[in-house]
Amino acid sequence: MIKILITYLFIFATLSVRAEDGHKLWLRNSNPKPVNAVCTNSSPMLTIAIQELQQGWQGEANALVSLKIIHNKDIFRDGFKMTKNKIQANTEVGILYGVYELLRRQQTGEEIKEAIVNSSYERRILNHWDNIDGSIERGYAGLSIFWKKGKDSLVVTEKDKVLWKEYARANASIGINGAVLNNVNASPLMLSKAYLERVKSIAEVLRPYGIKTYLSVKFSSPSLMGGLKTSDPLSPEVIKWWNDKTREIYGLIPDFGGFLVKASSEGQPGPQDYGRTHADGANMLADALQPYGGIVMWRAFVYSATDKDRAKQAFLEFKPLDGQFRDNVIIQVKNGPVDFQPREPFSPLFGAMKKTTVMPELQITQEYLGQSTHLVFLSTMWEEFLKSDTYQEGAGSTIARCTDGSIFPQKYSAIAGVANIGLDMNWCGHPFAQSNWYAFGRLAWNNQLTSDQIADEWIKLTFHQSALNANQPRFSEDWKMNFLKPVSKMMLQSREAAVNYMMPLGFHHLFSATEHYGPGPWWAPKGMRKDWTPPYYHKADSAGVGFDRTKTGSNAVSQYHEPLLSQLNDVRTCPEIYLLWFHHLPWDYKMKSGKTLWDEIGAHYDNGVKQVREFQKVWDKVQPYVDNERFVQVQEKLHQQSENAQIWKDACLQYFQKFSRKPFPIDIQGPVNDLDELIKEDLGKH
Ligand code: GCV
Repeated sequence: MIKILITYLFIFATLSVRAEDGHKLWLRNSNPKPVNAVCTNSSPMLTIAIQELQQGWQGEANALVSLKIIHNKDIFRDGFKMTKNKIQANTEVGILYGVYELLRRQQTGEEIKEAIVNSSYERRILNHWDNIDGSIERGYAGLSIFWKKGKDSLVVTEKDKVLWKEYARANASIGINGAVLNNVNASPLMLSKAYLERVKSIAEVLRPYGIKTYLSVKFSSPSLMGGLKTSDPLSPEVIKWWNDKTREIYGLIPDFGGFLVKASSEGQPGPQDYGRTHADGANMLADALQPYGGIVMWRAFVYSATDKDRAKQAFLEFKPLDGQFRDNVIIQVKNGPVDFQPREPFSPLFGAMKKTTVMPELQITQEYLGQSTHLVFLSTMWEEFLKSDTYQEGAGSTIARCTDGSIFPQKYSAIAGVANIGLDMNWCGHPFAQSNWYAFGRLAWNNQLTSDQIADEWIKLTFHQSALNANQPRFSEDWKMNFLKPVSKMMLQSREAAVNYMMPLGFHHLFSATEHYGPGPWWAPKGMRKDWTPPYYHKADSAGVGFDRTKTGSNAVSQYHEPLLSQLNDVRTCPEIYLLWFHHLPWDYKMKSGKTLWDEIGAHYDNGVKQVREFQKVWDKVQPYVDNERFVQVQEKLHQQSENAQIWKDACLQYFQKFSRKPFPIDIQGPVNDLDELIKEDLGKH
């Protein structure tokens, strides 16, 4: 009888691993306990804070929890003070963040001790590259949650509002407090009355969750929309146009955050079209926004052919302008000097602009990292970046410290991530891509967090299955050992695996075509800008491979501060992860492992493929712990990733072999795909 009961319970437990469409993200709030939450003040935001406590409380049943607005000078901005049953903050949003932190700690089993928790960055912003027709540039999770096509495209429905609210809640739960609603390649129509009305509706839903709304603007809007003859930033009529437009925006959205601008970049108009500088353009907009407390985020993603090395161009254009920007201008700089590659050294602008606020731009959407097919946890990449030492103000001048206000006096501090969110039921396409949205928020809140902590939190919140009864521990030893541990390990290795099978040892931009998905080290159509083609970056020839950016090459190294400059310049001290980024080396160059460069390249590609196969095994083994829907989805995607990794390896090694003229390294598996076939099929255009 007992045996039957145990069997029955086991079956029940297995069935209780329910199907999950992933829509709830990391906010699963199962089986809350009753709680008595009281607050000194009342407002829509504080009502949300109380509701969240009621929906997610895992502490002592019927506990009394007090939420209180106070004045404490050790709490900055939207920080808070927390104990097991008390949250105090100087602001309402601080209370909300305190509630989310308390609940997260309860739900993950993390210790809750009295602490003041302050954020690293004041502005923690998602940049949506959403077009007003509903498509998304580099979006891999369906259409836009904000914009749509068709005659009813501007009608705000209840369904829209529900989705925006879910979106706002997810962001607030990880501390994100800003959203740029449209693509940096902005349509001028964005600033038209009809679209601004929709922005107002979105802002109203986001506001109670502490999220400010921002817009990307097209620099030539005064001519394109306003019918002016020019968009010259020094022209009085242009200045007036922007002042009027800004006033109109604040009339609709009083807490509007400001503008994001891609100017004089990739064909977008900018101040240089009128013989003006980036500072002239940015300052003109900054002046329009200043009376309302708005900011301008001006992107440094520029690479007009002012130098033979694209990696140098942003620094060459922006560094001389240091000190010329208004204090409400923030220069938004991509983490690397080229473009969100699987691995880049940091952009030398970080730490070098000492009199200008600089904010990192990270890419959450995996444009160059397998899009929504590959499992790649980006937290380790961002951690590597934030911890990189610029040496600009002595050792320890990490990017984190150079950008969060610890080193340079600056009015604002900010960080942005290009969102990976779309209308897909699970928001991000790949169930594990949600972890990148989560990781961005957590690192923006606390830029000292480690990726293993973030992975641990995310897995617990996302895959936790309700205990069968209240007396069972929230996470069993079995679950921790056989699910949490292997899955976390897989996530932590996943970015390095992608680097290995795509572009190890400092290789970059080896993509086929402009889709940026599959391999194409050969890809160089006639007439194409050279710096959009892989051969420009790898420079393979019979003598060797790699981009010489040393003092005797393009001299990009000189943009870094000593002692880093000399370290990168010298092939003996340059970290091998950046070797071919900075050096052109012979195929039989001796690596630290004792292998030749050619053999080492082969070993990395081979290892990348093996790592993904290992991930497949890990995932297969955790099946009993995951609902079927997400299990199958991830299993299928890993299968594709594994095939893709093999293709990357076969394509790159066979292509480079034409130059190295060396045999396939003997200790790695030989190619299984034919190079000519791969070129013909072109995975890039998947
Ligand atoms: C929004 C890369 C991407 C473009 C993107 C651009 C940018 O070039 O491929 O799609 O455009 O970066 O960041 O502005």
